[in-house]
Amino acid sequence: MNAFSKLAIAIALSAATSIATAQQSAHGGHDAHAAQAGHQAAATTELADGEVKKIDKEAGKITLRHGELKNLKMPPMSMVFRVKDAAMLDQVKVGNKVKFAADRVNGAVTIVQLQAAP
Ligand SMILES: [Cu+2]
Repeated sequence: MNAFSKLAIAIALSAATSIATAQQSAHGGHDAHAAQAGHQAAATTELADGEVKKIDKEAGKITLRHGELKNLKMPPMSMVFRVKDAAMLDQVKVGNKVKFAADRVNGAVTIVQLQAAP
């Protein structure tokens, strides 16, 4: 056996090994994805209901009539929220029913997650 064929065998072996490794990590990635999807489903159940009354994109604010916010110990009411990112306001329109999550950020009640309700 000459040096070239030894090299060729070594390359073939390492290629076979890396294919096996790639399949293994792809499988691991799938598991991780499934776990993440499960986490998102759990988070979705915590979203509060709301209805969009007014949007002020320049100020990064939205007025919602909202249901109970358990994490903020707030009863249903209409109020103005800040949004974490003004781009979130592009996802909804006045009159839309929405699902959202709000939290206190630097003392201001801020919407951290917002989506049109299905
Ligand atoms: Cu409120």
